[in-house]
Amino acid sequence: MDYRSAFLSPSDLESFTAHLQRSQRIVAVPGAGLSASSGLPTFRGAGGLWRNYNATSLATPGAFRSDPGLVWMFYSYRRHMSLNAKPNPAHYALAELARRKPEFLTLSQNVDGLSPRAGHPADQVKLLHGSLFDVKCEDESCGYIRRDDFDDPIVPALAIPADESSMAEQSKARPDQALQAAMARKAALIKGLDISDASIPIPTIPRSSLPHCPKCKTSLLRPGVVWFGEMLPEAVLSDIDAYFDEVDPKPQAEAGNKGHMQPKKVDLCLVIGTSSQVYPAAGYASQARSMGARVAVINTDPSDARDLQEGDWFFKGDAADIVPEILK
Ligand code: BV8
Repeated sequence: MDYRSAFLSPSDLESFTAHLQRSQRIVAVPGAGLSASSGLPTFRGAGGLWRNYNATSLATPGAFRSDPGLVWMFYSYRRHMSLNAKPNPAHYALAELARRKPEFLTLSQNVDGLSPRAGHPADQVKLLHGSLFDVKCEDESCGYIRRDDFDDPIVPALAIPADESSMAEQSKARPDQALQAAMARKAALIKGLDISDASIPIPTIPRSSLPHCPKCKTSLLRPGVVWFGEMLPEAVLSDIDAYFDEVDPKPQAEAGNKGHMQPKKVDLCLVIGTSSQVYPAAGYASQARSMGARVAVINTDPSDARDLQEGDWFFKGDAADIVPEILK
C-alpha cells in the first residue's frame, strides 16, 4: 500500500501531536532540505549545489589531492554562503524540542553550522559529516584540527569576488594567467556552471597561497568535513552507538527476556529534508524504527518519503513551515 497518499490529511497532525507528547526518545535526521529556506542550495534538488558543481566529484580525498585549490574554492564558496545565511524556524524548533526533551538527539547531515547557530544544545546534535567551519591537516598523522574557524575567506586567494566588475578589477591588478583562470573558475562556481565544462580553464591556485598546517608546516589544511569514502568521526559514531545501546534500567520481566536489560525503545524518528541516499546517515531512520520508532517524514517531494509504513506520517512541504508547526 502506498502510505504516502494516506498521510497527507491534516488529521495526521492530531495523531502526530498526541504521539509527540507521549514520546521521550526522539531522533531527528535532517538533510540539506532543512536549510533550503535559509537560502542554502540542496545537493540534488533543482538548482542543487551538487548537480551544478559536480560536487560528488569534489567531495572526495582524491579530488583534494589532485586539485586542492579547486576543492578549496568550492568549500570557500559554501563557507561564504553559510556564514551569510541565517537559521530558519525549523532549526530553532529542533533546538527548542531538544530543550524540552532531554532524550531527543539530532543526527545532522548538514555541515552549514546553522543548527549550532540556532542554539541547539551541543550535546544533543551530532554532526555526522563534520562542519565547514572546522579545518584540519590533510595529513591524518599530524592530527592538527582547528574548530569554529569562521574566517571568510580563510586565505586571501580564496576570496569570493563580489561580482564580475570586482573580478575585472582584481585581474587587472594582477593580469597573470593563473589568477585570471582562477577568477573564471570562481565565476563558474558562483554561477552554478558545471565546472567539469572543458571550456572553463582549469586553473590551479598556487599551493603556496592555500592554507597550510601551522603544526607540521608542510601539509595543507583541508575542510573538516567527511568526504565520500571517509569514515564518519569516531567520536560521533560512538556517541550514536551509546544512544541506541542505552539500556532500560528496569529489567524486562516479560517472558523470554529473563530479566535481561534491553536497549531503550525509540519512540519517534523525524526525517527532515533529506533524499536519504547517503549512508550510514540514511540508515539511522530504519535503526530507530527497528527499536520501536514511528517515523515522520517532512519533505517537499513525496518521492523522497521512502519506506513509509503503517503508523508513519508524511508531511509534504517546506521544513521551515512544517517543523515549527508540528513540534509546537
Ligand atoms: C562511509 C559532507 C565507510 C561533504 C557529505 C565507497 C567507499 C566507501 C563508502 C561508499 C562507497 N560507495 C558508497 C559509499 C557509501 C557512501 C554513500 O552513501 N554514497 C552514496 C552517494 C551512495 N557514504 C560514504 O562514503 C560515507 N562514508 O560510508 O564510510 C567507509 C568504510 C571503510 C573505509 C572508509 C569508509 C561518508 C558520506 C559522507 C559524504 N559527505 N557531506 C560536503 O557537504 O561537501 S554527504 C552530503 O550529501 C550531505 O552531508 C548529505 O548527507 C548528502 C546530501 O543529501 P541530502 O542532505 O539529503 O540533500 P539532497 O539534496 O540529496 O536532498 C535534499 C532533500 O530535501 C530532497 O529530498 C528534497 O526533496 C528536500 N527538500 C528540498 N527543499 C526542501 C526539502 N525538504 C523540506 N523543505 C524544503 N524546503
